[in-house]
Formats: sequence, C-alpha cells, structure tokens
Amino acid sequence: GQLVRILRQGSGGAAGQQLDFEGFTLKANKREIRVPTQLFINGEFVDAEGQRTLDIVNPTDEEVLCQVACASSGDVDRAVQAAHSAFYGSWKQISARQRGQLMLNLADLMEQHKEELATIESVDSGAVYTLALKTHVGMSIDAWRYFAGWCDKIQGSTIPVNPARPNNVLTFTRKEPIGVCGLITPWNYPLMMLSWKMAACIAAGNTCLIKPAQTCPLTALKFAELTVLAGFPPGVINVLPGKGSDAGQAVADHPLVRKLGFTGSTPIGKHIMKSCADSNLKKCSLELGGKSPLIVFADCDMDKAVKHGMSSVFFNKGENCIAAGRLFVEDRIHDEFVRRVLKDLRTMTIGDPLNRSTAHGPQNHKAHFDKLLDFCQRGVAEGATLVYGGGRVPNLKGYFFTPTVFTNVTDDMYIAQEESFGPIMIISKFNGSDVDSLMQRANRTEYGLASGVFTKDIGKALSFADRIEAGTVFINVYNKTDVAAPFGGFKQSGYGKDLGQEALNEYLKTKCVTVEY
Ligand code: TAP
Repeated sequence: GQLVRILRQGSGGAAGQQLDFEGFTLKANKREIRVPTQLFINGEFVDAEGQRTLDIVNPTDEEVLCQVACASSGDVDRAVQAAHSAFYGSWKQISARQRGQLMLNLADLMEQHKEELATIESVDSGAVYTLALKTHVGMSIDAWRYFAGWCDKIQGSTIPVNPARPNNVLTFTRKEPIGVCGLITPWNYPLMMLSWKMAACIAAGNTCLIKPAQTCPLTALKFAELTVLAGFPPGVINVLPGKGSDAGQAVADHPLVRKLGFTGSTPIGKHIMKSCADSNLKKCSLELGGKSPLIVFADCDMDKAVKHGMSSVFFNKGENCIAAGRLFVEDRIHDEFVRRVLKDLRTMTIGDPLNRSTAHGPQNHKAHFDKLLDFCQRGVAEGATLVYGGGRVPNLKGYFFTPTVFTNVTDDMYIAQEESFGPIMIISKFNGSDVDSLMQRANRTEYGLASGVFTKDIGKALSFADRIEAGTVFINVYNKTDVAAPFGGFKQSGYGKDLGQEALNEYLKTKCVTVEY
C-alpha cells in the first residue's frame, strides 16, 4: 500500500479538507493510475475490521494485482449507519436540483478520468479496452447524466376522489425516496452495473452502500474517490468490496436497509429475496440470469444476422446477461450461417485486452473459466456437435477461452437450457413453416431476460415481439440498450427495471395525502 492525499471539493461537510487513502499504482496502458484499496465509508477510506483483505487477480496473466480491504458484517453496519445519518441529515438539506448538479459533476469527473477507469476495468475484469471505454465506462457516464436530469422532475399527481358532501376533498401523491438502499452487483460490467443502479437510486434521493463483486472491485473504489471530488456529502455513497456470503448477506439482512437492488444469478437472487423478507420486508429488485433466444429466419439480411448473431454471443466475451444463450436458425440457411460465423471466428483477434486491435479478452476469473470448460464437456457428452473451440486458447497464459460453436443442439440438452455466461454459441435448427412450434421452443425456458429476431418481414418480427416472453426484444439488431430505455426480465430472470424512468420507481415510494375542506 501507498498513501495518497487529495483535497475534498464541493458541498460536503468536509469540503476543503484532505482525504487520505491507501492505494496502489497501476502501471498499464502507458499510464500510472492510483487506485484506492480500502473500504469507502462515510466519506473516508478505511481498513476493514480485522484488516481482512481480498486478493485481486489480473485475468490476463493470472497474477495477483493488489490486495483490497474485505468488508465484514461490522463494516456493513458502519456503512449503513453512515448512510442512515446522511439520509436524515445532510442529504435532506440538499435540494433536488443541487442533487442533479452533484451527479453531473460526478459524470464530468468520470469523463475526465474515463481512460483511467477503462484501463482499470480492462486489467481487473478482462474487458477489451476499446469496449470498456465505450460501453463499461461510456454507458456509466450516460447513466449518471440521464438520471441527473430526473432529479427535479420526480413528481406525484392530483387525484379526483369522491368527497363526503357537503365537504370537498383534495387528494395528491408525493414520490419519496425510500431511505438507505443496498446495491449488490456482479462482475461482468463492474462500473456499469454500479452506475445503472446507483444513478437511479441517488437521483431518487436515497443514500446507499454498494457491495461490488469480489473479483473486480477496483473501478468501484476509483469511483468512490471521484464522488468525494464531485462534492457528495459523507455517507451518501459507500463502497464496500467483500464476499457475497458475508458482506453481501449482511446488506440483505440489515434492518435499516429499506431497499435492495441486486444483479446476479437466479439462485442467489432467490436467496436474497428470502433474506429481504425475513429481515424487515425490504423492497427488492432482481436482475437475474438469462437464456435469451435469437431467431434467424431465412428471409433475413444475412450479413446483418451474422454480424449481430456473433455479437449476441461473443460481446464482452459472452459475460453479458442478455447474451443470446440459444440461436434458432431456419434450416434452409443453417449451414451457410454456421459457415459464415466460423469464417469470422477464425479471424477474431484474441489476446491482451489493452491492445487496441484485440476483440476477445480473458474470462473474468478462474472459477468462471472452469465452469465454461465443464459446460462444453457436458455439451459434447450429450451429443451436440462441437464445431469450433471448446476450451482454453492454446499457449496463452490467462483465462482465455476460445470462442466456441455447438450445432445440432436439441431442446432437452443441458447446454440448451442453462446459461453459460461465456463465449459459447448454441445453434439449433427450425422449420420456417411451423412458427407456432418455434415460439413454443423459444418460450420453453424459465428465463425471460432478452430475445432477438432477424427477418425482413416486419409482420413476422412484430408477431414474434407479441409472443415472446422476454423483457427485451431486439429486431434486426442485438445488444442495443440505452440508458433511457427500461431493462429487465420476466419469469425467473427477475423483476424491477434498471434504466429509463421505470428504474426511478424502483427507488421511490408513493405517499398519498388526502385533505378535507
Ligand atoms: P452471483 O453469484 O449471484 O453474484 C452476484 C453478486 O451477489 C456478487 O456481488 C456476489 O458476491 C453477491 N452474493 C453472493 N452471495 C450472496 C449472498 N448470500 N447475499 C448477498 N449477496 C451475495 O452472480 P455472478 O456469478 O457474480 O454473476 C453472474 C450472473 O449474473 C449470471 O447468472 C448473469 O446472468 C447474472 N447477471 C444478470 C444481469 C441482469 S441485468 N439480469 C446482469 C449481469 C449479470 P461475490 O462477489 O462474493 O460472489
């Protein structure tokens, strides 16, 4: 560790004072970047109780990058108390418009530091730098700006109700923040998942603590430093790297946390919902796993279908919640589609994610990499045809998994039903004259996150959109998300939207006021 000292800014109580933190210097991408390695609680960087730490591993070389403080339930309690005091204290004094300005300050700082943030994300999570810059960091900045605009536009309504004559009555609603919110996020888009949730949460007027995924908490810590520079009062935003089973569980159990925003797997989502109910019936929203179907009809624009079909699976090395977990390709074009995908795959550059020409980086961490190996072995054992990849990229250190393609996948197979969360394309055929059974197959899953269809026939595309049971439908495109558009799943992919106006409601409660006169 190394001590870093910066000057506090802005409207926080401690403006002008020094902020010290221990950090490490990341030398990468022709830069030297200081990254805090302590917990961020009540506007200060502090050690975890008992000095516990997590080893942070660089997935590109499998070496330990640094150690980061690892929060326990005691640390979570300290952060919740700070967020609670801020909610009823300093944060209440700040008007909605000032709140929006703080968020815009933060977005500007993120923009100024975007190369640093993208470099950290790339080294910590294995994201390809160019994508980290555009999506991981770019969409994070967009989210802060978008939700900043909502701060002074959160309003209720006046409602005509029946008066008890001869009296009159006025009924109106107010939208109020919920209080202290806990946010728990996964490792696939560390800064972006933080931003999607926290920007809506803060815009609504809440205070929060976040427990990022234990494998890659570094951008969240750099972000914490920027919140100080932006002028957020102490306690409004707290960042606590730690383990899900320990710090994460403590957030879900805490009686002063009134709302939990979670993105992660379906099994942990179910467990968290029980904890939310048992502790204090806290409100929760759950963005969970997916196995999204992508349908390619023979009448599609083939170039587009191949290009987007590839990115529907291989974008962010498959560590993408809306990744197309299953492609249904019409039998008439199946062989050509596969041939063209393989041609593109053979020229895909795999290697150091910081290299600007790299298209495919390492998987996020070892346990995930091992699960992908197992996933492919199961596919082969079940009789699917492995036509490309299926394992480690030869002669390359790091968690590099060869982009993989399976064909002849039948509906009953494990690989047709379970999410891989990796760069594995699962292709099945369908008969274009029987759309009814195609729709049944596409909907025969407990997940309902996203879906896609490629066809030039707009009627066919729109009837797919009518019939598919998924929260997101892409037509002749894939992965086209935007901070203004609601995002979230159906069925066991969870409920409660991120992004768009709907996300604000996840972090608000409605009070109804009635006056008789
Ligand atoms: P999970 O294992 O569910 O972990 C998600 C987060 O929950 C992590 O921060 C984890 O901590 C924490 N956690 C684990 N156990 C907990 C507990 N008992 N109490 C509270 N928190 C706990 O998921 P993952 O493996 O990181 O992510 C992959 C999954 O996320 C995939 O299924 C993917 O589909 C889903 N995902 C969904 C979306 C959307 S928007 N629907 C987006 C991205 C990812 P640790 O870091 O210690 O594990």
